[in-house]
Amino acid sequence: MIKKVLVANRGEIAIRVMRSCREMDIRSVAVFSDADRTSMHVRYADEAYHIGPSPSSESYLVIDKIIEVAKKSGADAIHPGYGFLSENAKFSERCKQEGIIFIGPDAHAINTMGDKITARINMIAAGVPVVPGTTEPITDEDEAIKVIKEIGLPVMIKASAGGGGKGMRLVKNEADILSAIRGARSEALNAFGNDAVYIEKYINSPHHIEFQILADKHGNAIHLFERECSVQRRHQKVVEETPSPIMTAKVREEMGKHAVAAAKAVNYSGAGTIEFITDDNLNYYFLEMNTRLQVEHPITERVVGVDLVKQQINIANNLPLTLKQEDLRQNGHAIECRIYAEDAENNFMPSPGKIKHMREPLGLGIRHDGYVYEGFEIPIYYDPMISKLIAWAETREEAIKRMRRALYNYKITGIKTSIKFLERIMETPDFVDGKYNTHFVENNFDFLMKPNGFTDDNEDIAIITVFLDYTNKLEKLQPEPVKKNMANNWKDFGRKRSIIRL
Ligand code: MV4
Repeated sequence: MIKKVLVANRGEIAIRVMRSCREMDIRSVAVFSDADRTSMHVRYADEAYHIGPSPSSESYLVIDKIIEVAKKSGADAIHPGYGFLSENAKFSERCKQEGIIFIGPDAHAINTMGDKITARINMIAAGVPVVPGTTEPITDEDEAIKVIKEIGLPVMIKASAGGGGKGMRLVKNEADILSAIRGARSEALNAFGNDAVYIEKYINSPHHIEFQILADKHGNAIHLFERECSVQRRHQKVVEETPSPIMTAKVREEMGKHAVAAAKAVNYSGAGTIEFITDDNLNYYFLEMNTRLQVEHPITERVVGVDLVKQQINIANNLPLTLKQEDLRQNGHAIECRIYAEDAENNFMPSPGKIKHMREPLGLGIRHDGYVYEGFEIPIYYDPMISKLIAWAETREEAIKRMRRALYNYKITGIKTSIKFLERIMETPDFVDGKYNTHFVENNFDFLMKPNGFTDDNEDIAIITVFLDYTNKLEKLQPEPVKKNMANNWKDFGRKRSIIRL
């Protein structure tokens, strides 16, 4: 049984993993770069080891250093978190060779799903619907033009080694086919060292709906229902929720079965995610599999009532799954907002720097997974996501209201954050009505960019404190007139408040 886990990651996910370790009486080992000397994951761990300079290519991504720390610390297992080495088949294999348990799938599953063409071939064999298109890399351009005409424009040219939107080209006109193929090819070669590209029919205005799965090493696999991840900006997810507002019981059951079949097809073990795209009519197609724990896993944890990290560790310990598909239910509704250190008003530029003051939201139905604290300087070297705010309630409407309350209670000064942008999403009619697809941010951009006039997350904390002290006297104050740009269905979500300035 695993007694000590090295967490090969940083930030909120490193702490998230260590929390479950502590609950399971497992000791945790942190690794950290120069820039992370004062990072919270270092303080949270039972032991911490410095692994080099700030750039991740010289620290968090160096397999030899991670293995060296695992041996030095006597860790019997490594949890990779997400990003960094989490989907690196060589790392999974190396751990195995060194006799260290990799808390994740084996190299075969990572490789098969990492290559989109082999993934498509395996999914077709397993009876999982894939987007109509090809299952061989394009070799002959004339042949490709012929095939594209058969499939029908528009199509997408995608890098086989790609994923998350890299090495992808949309082709609308026949005249653009060759330049798209060549463009995708050179981008893929540059980014992945592999220029294989293939063809998929373009799905208009898709939804991104993914299924969480768990599979043990004894052939058991289950799904933990879906997450709706269509609110994204440039292939970065911004808000996720479960259940999906467009899902039906019948399609959910079918997609869940296909998600389990997908995992079984590659002999998967651990926690994983099957990504589907769906059209407005809920026709769905396998897109890719993420062979790791995902950022947005907490909404599933809350609604299904399962600690996914604990499940990962049990599976890594060779234990059979004790959860039974027929016992799992979706209870209520959960929404996650990703809080980024970025300036939404300045083209979402990263906004690293020192946190001057902060106050985290608390209270019924709120979970906050973060790692920054007052006085902490956010490094420039890593992802600008600083925390995740998860709101749960019985119904979607209440969960939105609760999220709005929590965002309003969330104060950070010293850096720019996406809090106001997220508040605006929570009051956008398309979101409130649950009628949105992957074009949500671009379709609602003007609305999202207009501040609602109620919130200023950069007020000095002293003003905020006075404001909170005065809240019980608020009714004596004139509420701000409702602005013209407010959504009509705002009444249901409206709050009467004024910003008091000294
Ligand atoms: C697509 C598509 C439409 N048709 N494939 C983007 C990221 C990568 N995982 C796959 N992506 C897409 N593939 C076909 N055949 C539209 C997208 C897409 C998208 C998918 C999921 C979430 C957000 C997206 C935003 C733009 C495009």
